[in-house]
Amino acid sequence: MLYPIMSKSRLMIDLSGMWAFRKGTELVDDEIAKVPFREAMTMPVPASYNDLTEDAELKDHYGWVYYQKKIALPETLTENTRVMLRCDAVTHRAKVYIDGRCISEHLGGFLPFEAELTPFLNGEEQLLTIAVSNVIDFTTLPVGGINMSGEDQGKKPQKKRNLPNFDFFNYAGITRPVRIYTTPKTYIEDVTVTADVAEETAEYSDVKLHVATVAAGPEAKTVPCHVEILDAEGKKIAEGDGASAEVTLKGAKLWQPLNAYLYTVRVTLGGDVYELPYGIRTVRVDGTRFLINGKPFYFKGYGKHEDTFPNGRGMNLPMNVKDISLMKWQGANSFRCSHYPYSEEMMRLADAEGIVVIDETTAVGVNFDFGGGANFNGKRVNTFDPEHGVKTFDHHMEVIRDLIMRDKNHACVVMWSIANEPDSYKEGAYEYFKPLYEFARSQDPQNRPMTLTSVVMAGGPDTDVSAKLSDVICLNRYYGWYTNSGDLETAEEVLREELNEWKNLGKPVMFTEYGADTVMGLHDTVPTMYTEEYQLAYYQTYSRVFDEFANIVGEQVWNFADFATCQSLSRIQGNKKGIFTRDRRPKLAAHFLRERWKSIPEFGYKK
Ligand code: GCB
Repeated sequence: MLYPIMSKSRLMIDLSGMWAFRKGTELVDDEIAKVPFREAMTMPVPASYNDLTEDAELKDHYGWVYYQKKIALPETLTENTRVMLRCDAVTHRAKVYIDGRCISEHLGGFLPFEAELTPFLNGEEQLLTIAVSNVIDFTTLPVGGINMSGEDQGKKPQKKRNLPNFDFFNYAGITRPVRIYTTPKTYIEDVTVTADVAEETAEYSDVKLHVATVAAGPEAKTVPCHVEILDAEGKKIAEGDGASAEVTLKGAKLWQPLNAYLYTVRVTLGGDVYELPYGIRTVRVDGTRFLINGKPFYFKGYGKHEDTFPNGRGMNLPMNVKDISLMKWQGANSFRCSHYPYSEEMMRLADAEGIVVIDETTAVGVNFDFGGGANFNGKRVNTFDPEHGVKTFDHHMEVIRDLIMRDKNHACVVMWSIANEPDSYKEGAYEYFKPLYEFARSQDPQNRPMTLTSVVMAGGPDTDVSAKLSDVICLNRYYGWYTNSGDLETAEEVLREELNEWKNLGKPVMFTEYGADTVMGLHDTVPTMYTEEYQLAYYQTYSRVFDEFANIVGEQVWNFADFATCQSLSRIQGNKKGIFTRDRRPKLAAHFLRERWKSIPEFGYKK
């Protein structure tokens, strides 16, 4: 799905701002959307609603809430205008109403959806209502459990609430912009750009760009399509014709990690014009090496979250800029969109800043081995049990399709992550994941590598299905924290032992998580758990071991910053594994990583 832009043919109206807001119940009530709210609260869009009031009930609400806004479109729009409503992210389920009539429904809280408004517009002021549900269960991604009642266990019945089977607060609401945009009736529905690079290791290379345009609307079959390529200064350097246009660029500048260069692909289809920023680079796996532009790349950086106070998961443009700035200050070159697709604004920023991204689906919690939410009143059940297991497969397919559709043209995206820490070692895992990998590979026009991030319980190459399915082995490991707690000496040995097992697989291995909770300001002369000294010693230990293995192609620390979680004994007002605090002040280890990463080149670190 194309990112909404303004152009000669497209008008865009951003509905960000204050909306009327009402709390609902577990069941959706379509009647609410029929009349303007009375005695409503005011809620900003985009933002998660949970931390914006002092109401504990709202913070931990279970079920639907309703947002409402009056809209009116200028009379100057012509008969030839198609009017669209686009929601970038509504977490997790949405119903959209115009004057009380439901015009669209969507499941999945981190990917965009749109609905055509044209047939419902009457030239008057109209009522737009968006109902939002935060309920997660065995059919949704991310996965949650429902604490239906404690009766089976002889306890008092409990209020229904979400039990996230994952370690981040279940923020909800309209978390990214809602926009109205227009196109002509015959319009550009999609653009896919791929590049044949003649000399991938060079700074400049001859490049053949293929620009595939999907036209839609009454004249889609007959309308002419013209493609122009503009350089970073906006100068036209090449052009071509047709819905499948080939354009040759002489000496094109390649997009490089931390050294971005973006062209603009301008498509004109009849009366519609769309512009797409596009970076040219290659990516592939070769033996145990991860190649960007034909050169062995080393990932330095983070697993992140979209998590700030008090926005929750609400888009926070200033913080996105700050985060990239902090990463660059440290010499980091990459991050993973753990554990859901990030805002399109963040992806565009990463493109522009030369930050390399591992793009992840919302599949977190596909694992009943975690205590958390996925419980059956204490009974353990296999995650992929046909009767009682997760029912996420079909939705998982949809998320993969929509994620790749949204992000396929981004230069920053070098790998897709199909899931975070699934039950990749149990009966049924291979059968669940193989078709998802195959489907993902069929969807990506750039044939990027695929992975999933593996939990320690998955074991080594013999048990973890990632060994068979993934192009890169991504490990999440917490030796010295959850296991060998406080004992970094043993942790170091265990880590080394495990890496010796992966060494023989012949695939690149990288760390997508390793970390230790650290409360800013806690200090000790001897590294002790939760102190800044322990976090520092932890990263020194892991770094030492990583440097011994030629097949390790990267290190992404868990986490960039402290973040909110639901309450539990092991969480002190959230997860404290950040290298930065939630308000982005550096802990001691930040300086160590800075020194280390500044001395590691982007390319050729491992020979
Ligand atoms: C993990 C999860 C991540 C958690 C982290 C932790 O393995 O992938 O979501 O936050 O561990 O800190 O426990």
